[in-house]
Amino acid sequence: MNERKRALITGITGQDGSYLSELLLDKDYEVHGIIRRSSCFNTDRIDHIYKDPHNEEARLFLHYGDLTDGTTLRRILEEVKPIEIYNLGAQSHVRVSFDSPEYTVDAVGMGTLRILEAIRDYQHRTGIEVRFYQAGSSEMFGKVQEVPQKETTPFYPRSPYACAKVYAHWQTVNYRESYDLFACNGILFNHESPRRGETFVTRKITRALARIVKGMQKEVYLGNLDSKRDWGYAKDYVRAMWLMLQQDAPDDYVVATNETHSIREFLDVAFNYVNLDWHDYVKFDERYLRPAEVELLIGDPSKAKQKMGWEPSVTFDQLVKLMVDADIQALEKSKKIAQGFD
Ligand code: NAP
Ligand code: G4F
Repeated sequence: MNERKRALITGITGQDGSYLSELLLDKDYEVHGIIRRSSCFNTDRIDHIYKDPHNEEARLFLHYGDLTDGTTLRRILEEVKPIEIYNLGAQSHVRVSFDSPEYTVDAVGMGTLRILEAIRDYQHRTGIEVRFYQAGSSEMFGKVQEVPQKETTPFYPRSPYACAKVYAHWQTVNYRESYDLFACNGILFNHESPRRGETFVTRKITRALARIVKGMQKEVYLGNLDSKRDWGYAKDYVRAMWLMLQQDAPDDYVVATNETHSIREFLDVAFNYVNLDWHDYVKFDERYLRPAEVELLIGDPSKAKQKMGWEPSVTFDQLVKLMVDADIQALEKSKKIAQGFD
């Protein structure tokens, strides 16, 4: 009988971790995730796929750990014995990385190095190959040196977060070349969903809009509306992560839609969808500006398409509308529960 494939995910409680877990469970993997201890539950995004480990059908298992704690990472690797590791854990908020640069760099940069070192030793000792995915970011292109950005475009990071991701990127390349690890960098452009963290601009907008529609909020404060992003759908992007680890050889890939839109355009589509004019509701707060901004991101995903057959399936308009719909539905559901109708 074939043994079930085992994957280990850091950042399993995040947006991408939850979608990737669903995808791997659908493919009959046993999925292990690292979670941080928190004073209240932080597993909302994966509760629907979690089964008590005493249940024979359980295939999703959680382990306490932290990317800043190398000893625990090593112990979990030894216990789980995964054949694939997806390193999605990060302090992933660019604005916050200016406030907490040391912690961000420790978790994002050193955290990646800690895992690579653990894999290097484990693989050397056991002879078992562990394939590694590093969650790289289009933020690494920062002050862009080429339009659109592709795998060969030089990096010019503009935040502590982006600098740490560049470090993690080159360490991943370095471990691949030095120790023959099957290690891949995904260079993923912005990807969103109803599970996107509430303080990223897309979700902040759709969540506020839902509350405005329901009469629960009158305005929303934002920062720079002129920057442009290449926004895709998170579910499409986790498919690309998995595909990278199924190739014959490790490599680095840009994952993007090759379309770019400003925050203003996002507001246009979202508010027009519910017949409102965003100018009546959006206010400016300089608190949301960054010391250095990334003005324009647009990715060229042709390598991912040619080599892995990867393509995005959701358009910009569809993405905005599905996020607005989801936030309105979530409010309606919580209202019903509060009224005891559900
Ligand atoms: P996210 O929703 O912010 O999730 C981040 C995850 O990392 C959460 O599970 C979080 O745990 C965990 N985490 C944070 N600090 C940690 C630490 N010190 N040790 C262990 N885990 C830690 O991010 P995402 O949008 O899913 O993104 C996944 C990865 O892709 C991140 O590395 C991000 O930087 C990168 N990325 C994202 C995008 C995008 O547009 N979404 C684009 C390019 C790259 P808690 O739940 O406990 O906070
Ligand atoms: O939604 P954002 O915070 O995402 P950002 O900075 O592009 O980073 C995200 O995508 C990266 C991939 O390129 C990931 F690596 C990273 O982990 C994260 O997932 O901001 C998008 C834009 C920025 O230009 C920001 O200045 O929106 C602008 N913005 C305007 N008002 C705002 C706001 N951003 C936030 N978060 N909040 C605002 O009120």
